Amino acid sequence: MKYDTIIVGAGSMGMASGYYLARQGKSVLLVDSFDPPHSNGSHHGETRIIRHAYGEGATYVPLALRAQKLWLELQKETRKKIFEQTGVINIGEENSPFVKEVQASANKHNLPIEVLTGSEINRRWPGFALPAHYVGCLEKTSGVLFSEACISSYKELAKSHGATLKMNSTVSNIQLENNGVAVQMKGETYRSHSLIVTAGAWASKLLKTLNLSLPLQTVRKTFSWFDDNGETYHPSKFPAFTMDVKEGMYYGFPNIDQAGVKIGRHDGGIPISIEEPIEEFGKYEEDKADVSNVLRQYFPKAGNFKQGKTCIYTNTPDGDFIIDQLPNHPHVAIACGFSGHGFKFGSVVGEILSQLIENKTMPYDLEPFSIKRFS
Ligand code: PYC
Repeated sequence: MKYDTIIVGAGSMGMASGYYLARQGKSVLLVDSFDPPHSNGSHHGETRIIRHAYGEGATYVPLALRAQKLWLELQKETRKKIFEQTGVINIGEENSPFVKEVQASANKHNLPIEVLTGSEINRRWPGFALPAHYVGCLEKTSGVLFSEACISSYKELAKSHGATLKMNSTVSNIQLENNGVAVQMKGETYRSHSLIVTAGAWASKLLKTLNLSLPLQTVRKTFSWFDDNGETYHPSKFPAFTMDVKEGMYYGFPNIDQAGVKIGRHDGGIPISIEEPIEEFGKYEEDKADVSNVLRQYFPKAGNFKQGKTCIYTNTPDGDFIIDQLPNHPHVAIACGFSGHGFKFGSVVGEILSQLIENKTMPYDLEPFSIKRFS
């Protein structure tokens, strides 16, 4: 049988595109080396932030708004907990370019944000202890996504619409053919009219089989949970946050489902090869130290370290995503290089990929995400 589409990599973006295609009646084969959701890549750890006003640039705002709508639809359809509206506050020193861009993107797209000083933030949420001159942009309509539930929901729906899933199956080669592709795994060849590659940290390796070399760097990252002594950080009373401060770029979550206050460092990390096992949390002193210092300084009511985990970012040189069709092969669509801020867009990227392989006109500006910017 020749499928309409084979999707290599069935994490958030791949599983979403599988669902949107299967829902249209397309025959879809989803392939993954693991069985998503899993903890070997970039989507585990229970929670991800979704924010609409966007410090990485106003281009992302229409995508974030569409992603939010699609996540809410997914929640309605599966009745699983996909999203919690905790609000998100983007905090920074008074001249933080990130916070300025949050404001500019909100102004450009008429998003409701509230601008607060450090003192105002500390008064409103006693879990913070920020210098008085810091600023924060509060967005009440955004919040937290439950990452594993997002993927398992798309998986369930894709299957219920007839998608075929081959999990724990590693692709060894991809060949472009006239009017289609041939994908090899476990000694067998599968054919389709179109191909989507959403392989996360494994994208670089797979795309080389298509003669495409992209400047992607995989990086080991960590995040940690800390005790909430009392109810200070309960999600009904405390927002998710990003912080652009002298110590670095951080992000975090309220104490959701009693897991504790979760904090991670966004910048930096240790470059890794995906061919080697990722070193466990705690192997490096900075695994704990990076967030503990920030916690002591800015989150005075948070308690002891509970646990830490590792994950992988796949970074592009400019921090912007790659979402494009393969040059001269429009039936092959690629999404990768999400640089640690992609999960929230999983729903809309899935939808975009399902349309790109059919050459549909996009209602978004995808130019900043093109492959050709690296040539
Ligand atoms: O983009 O908000 C974000 C984020 C949170 C954790 C990693 N990235």
